Amino acid sequence: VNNFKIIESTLREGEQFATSFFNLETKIKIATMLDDFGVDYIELTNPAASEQSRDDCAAICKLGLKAKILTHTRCTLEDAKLACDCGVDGVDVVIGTSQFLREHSLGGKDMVAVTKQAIEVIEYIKSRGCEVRFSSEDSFRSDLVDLLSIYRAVSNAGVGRVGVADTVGCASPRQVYDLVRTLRGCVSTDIEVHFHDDTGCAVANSFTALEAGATHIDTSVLGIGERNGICPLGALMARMMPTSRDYVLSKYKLHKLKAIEDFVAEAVQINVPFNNPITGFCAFTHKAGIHAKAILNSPSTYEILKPEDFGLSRYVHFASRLTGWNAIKSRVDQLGLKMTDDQIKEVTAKIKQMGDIRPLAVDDTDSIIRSFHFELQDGQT
Ligand code: HCA
Ligand code: CU
Repeated sequence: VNNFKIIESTLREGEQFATSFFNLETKIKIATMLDDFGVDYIELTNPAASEQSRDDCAAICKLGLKAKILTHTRCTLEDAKLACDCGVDGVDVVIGTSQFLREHSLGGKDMVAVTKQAIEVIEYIKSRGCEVRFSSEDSFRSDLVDLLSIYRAVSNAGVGRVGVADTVGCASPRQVYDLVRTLRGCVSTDIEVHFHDDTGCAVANSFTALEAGATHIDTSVLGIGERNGICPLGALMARMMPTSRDYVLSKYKLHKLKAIEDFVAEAVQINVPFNNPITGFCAFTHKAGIHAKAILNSPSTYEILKPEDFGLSRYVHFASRLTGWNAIKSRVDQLGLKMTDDQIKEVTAKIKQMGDIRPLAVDDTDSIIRSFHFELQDGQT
């Protein structure tokens, strides 16, 4: 996969996260950071949601960012008009196509009525000179024939991009591959995908969609969004690096990722998860003796991602009973002490002994090393 675009939705989907509240200043900061990072599009909350949402949308459009500014609206003329009036580059419209949504959210509309409404709104947005994307909501619980026929109809109506949304997070990678592949054969527009993470498949589904021919991926910082959120920006970068390294490095400033995540985490009062790809506190920590030895020789033995690509560093853990003498040797060097290999093996045995009794802190381990070294010197004089 050597070409894909990011539609960053922290300021839309992310606002639907349980503890999100972004004032204009915070929105501007997030939008600016994402723009610096290099995302292609920034998606904002529907201006019809509230007066402040509308004012904020208009203000962000005026910032002159490199990224294109989108907003996300229901598929109605009123919403579309308000969106275009704010000065956005494009409008992402969405409408429910599954039986569930047509019955419970759209008052029993049939597919003919839904299609007619979609085309009317698309034509209006185009007449205002904006890009337009049409997405079905809850795509994976919609009838396949219904879906393909509405996508075909909107693509004939001149929509630039169609969207597939796994609104409830039910899709498996194989289902994603099949649907996107089929859609790729039906329309020649760009294809955007939006995956919720209820079953932990959002990143895998996004990647699989790209393999099947999708062109645009929706993300949010740390994955924040409705319920447990969507495909995280950082995890997507981690997933793309092994297969599309040159492309990713040419487009995105990866060393800015951690600062963006820290900023958003603080804004919504959460911690970055310990096991977060790339930025989790232990993402580049190597512990077992066998791992540490190999990493010290050549990091790629146990690292598919390079911490330096993200402006981060690896950490070789040495303060435990799982340690080995290579890790201790490296620590001895860091402490500026001189010991022979035999001496290092001896002090490693002492560390393991202590590590069998209790968890070791770095300081504990350093003092075992230092006092061993001190005794050696004492012995010499
Ligand atoms: C929702 C809407 C949406 C829209 C996705 C999209 C979803 O909050 O239900 O327009 O790409 O998940 O279906 O976020
Ligand atoms: Cu969503």
